[in-house]
Amino acid sequence: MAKTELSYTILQLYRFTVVLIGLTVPIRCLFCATLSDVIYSSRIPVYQVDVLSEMPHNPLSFTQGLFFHDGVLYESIGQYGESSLQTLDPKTGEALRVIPLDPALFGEGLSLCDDKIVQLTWREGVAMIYNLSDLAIVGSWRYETEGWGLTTDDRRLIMSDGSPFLYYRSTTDFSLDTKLPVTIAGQPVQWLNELEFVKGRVYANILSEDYIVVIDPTTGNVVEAVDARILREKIPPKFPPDPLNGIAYDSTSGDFFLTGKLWPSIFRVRFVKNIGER
Ligand SMILES: [Ca+2]
Repeated sequence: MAKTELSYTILQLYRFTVVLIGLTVPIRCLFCATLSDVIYSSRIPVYQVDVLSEMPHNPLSFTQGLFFHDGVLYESIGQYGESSLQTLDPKTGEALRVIPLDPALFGEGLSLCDDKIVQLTWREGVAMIYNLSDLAIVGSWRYETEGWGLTTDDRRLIMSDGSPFLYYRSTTDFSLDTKLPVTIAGQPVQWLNELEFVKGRVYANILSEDYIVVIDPTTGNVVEAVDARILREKIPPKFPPDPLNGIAYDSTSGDFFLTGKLWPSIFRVRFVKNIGER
């Protein structure tokens, strides 16, 4: 092989290696970087969960939505044939009222909406509307996507469907206003689940993750996160583990309630920089 041919071959090999590295690094990161890795490498504030108290939660309740209003917890339960809207005593976890859903509906996200309660369904494309006062069903809305999480900023309903988007919808007819991409360190955040709007931020569970992301509702950027792995240590181990899913906020005390699908406990918590700090 002539010297010039050898140089050309080496150059081609070098170029091939550079291209290969360029391709494999993002592929490796795509498949290997966990949400935990991304959160802890993105330099956003990460809060810990300080458990204030623990109360019983029906371990048969497949929690899909949770909010707190006027001293009562409101919970949406999923699964076909088992779905319901329930009110719970926040001190004992006892169910006060149970409103079963049609067995053909799979309950999902739940939010207060003025003097009404709105409950999503998973794949049925229907949102049930209840009177807050007596929990009577007074109507329904239709939508096109799956229904996962639901909350409100008091101007619009904010919905997730398992994709890396938040959907801002009208509180009068549920029409779509804005579809906002959610990102962390420039990467889309997949599997957005149960939601809670608190003090200008959207707190979001992520399916099968023990982390909560805190989203700027204008930019869609994840600006903080909550590492809730400590709760996993407090519930009996199961395989596969049931996901953390359910965030409610008590604006009077400033406490959050957290639970999960089929979890035996609801935790009253605060988010702190370091455990022991109050
Ligand atoms: Ca919630």
